[in-house]
Amino acid sequence: MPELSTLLGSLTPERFLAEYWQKKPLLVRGAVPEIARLISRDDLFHLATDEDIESRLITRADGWQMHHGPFSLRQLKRAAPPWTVLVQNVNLAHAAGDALLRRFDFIPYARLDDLMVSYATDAGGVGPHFDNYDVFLIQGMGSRRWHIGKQKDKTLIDDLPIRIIKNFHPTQEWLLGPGDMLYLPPQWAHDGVAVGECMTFSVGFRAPTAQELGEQFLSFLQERLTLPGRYSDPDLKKPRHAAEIGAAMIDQVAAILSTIRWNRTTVRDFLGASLTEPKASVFFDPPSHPLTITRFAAATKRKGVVLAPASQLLFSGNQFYLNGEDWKIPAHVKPLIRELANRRTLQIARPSGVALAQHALDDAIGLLYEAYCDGFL
Ligand code: AKG
Repeated sequence: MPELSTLLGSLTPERFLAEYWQKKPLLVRGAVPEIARLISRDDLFHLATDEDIESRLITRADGWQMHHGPFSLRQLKRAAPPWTVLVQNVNLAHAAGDALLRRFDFIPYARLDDLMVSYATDAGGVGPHFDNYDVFLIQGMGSRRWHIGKQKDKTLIDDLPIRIIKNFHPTQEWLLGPGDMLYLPPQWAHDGVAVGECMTFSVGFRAPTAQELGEQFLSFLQERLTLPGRYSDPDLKKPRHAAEIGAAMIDQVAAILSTIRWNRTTVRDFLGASLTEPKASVFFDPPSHPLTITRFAAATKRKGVVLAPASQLLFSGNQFYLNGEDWKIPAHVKPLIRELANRRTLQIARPSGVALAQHALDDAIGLLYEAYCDGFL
């Protein structure tokens, strides 16, 4: 396995995808040199005190134990070492976390899940485990020793609050320092142990099971279902057996159900709505004293706009989805909103590569103003 430098080292995204993504691990030395400055230990502890942010504390002085946050700073500092605190969805609460996640834009945003950040005391960790999704493990401050292996035996230790592999047989080992990054495909067993206190940033991806997709799709369909008519049987004959579900009833219900239809557009809209649906813990903060549209327009022309870290904006062809809803965009404004979706920021006075008429600018500002008033920018 090669050792390289800067996000993917000397690899182009194309080569990374062809040779490593979902295939084999990659270690990149110095991938994110500035990472130790992104989020401090105190910032992380502060996030762990927030009741709207998912956090876990894992200790093992007395056997593996897990507690769910929020935690007071006192609770964290009094935990029996070695301990580790893990904060999920840091990208939704922290602009620098969102910016780090977006550096992985060689993978579609639709696949990105979240940025988890952990802090561990010396010898802390979550034990040998495997994930069902790809993960980039970026070392923040301090050092962590990683052992990894692609073992077939996935047996877990029974009755633990966390998923720990019973018979871990690592085949490779590295010590990661600040900025180093280890990529692991799904199902690679791994165990990272802090060497001194350390922080680790995990960029994780969505990999829903077929069952989850099916259930979510049916629930999406159900919310939009409108079937006309009602069950009726004007020609009903006296049944031979009163308890029998008659063939005519089965045929009639089968005919009604066969009118439930979906097509590729339904699937596209399902993906747009579900992939941009805000996570349960997300609340948008509409501005308490919103600017007037005139002032908003002036500020936007001067400084541009940035999506709030928790805002999810995706598109498919000409259809846009913002935070779980269809976002209707007139054709002449689409290039601008597409740029906002891709870059998550838009310099409206000089959008890159987009020729802009005055009426497109005015219409874009009208749309962005609505998003601003909802707290989405
Ligand atoms: C993972 O994200 O799969 C990890 O193993 C990270 C563990 C940690 O940050 O302690």
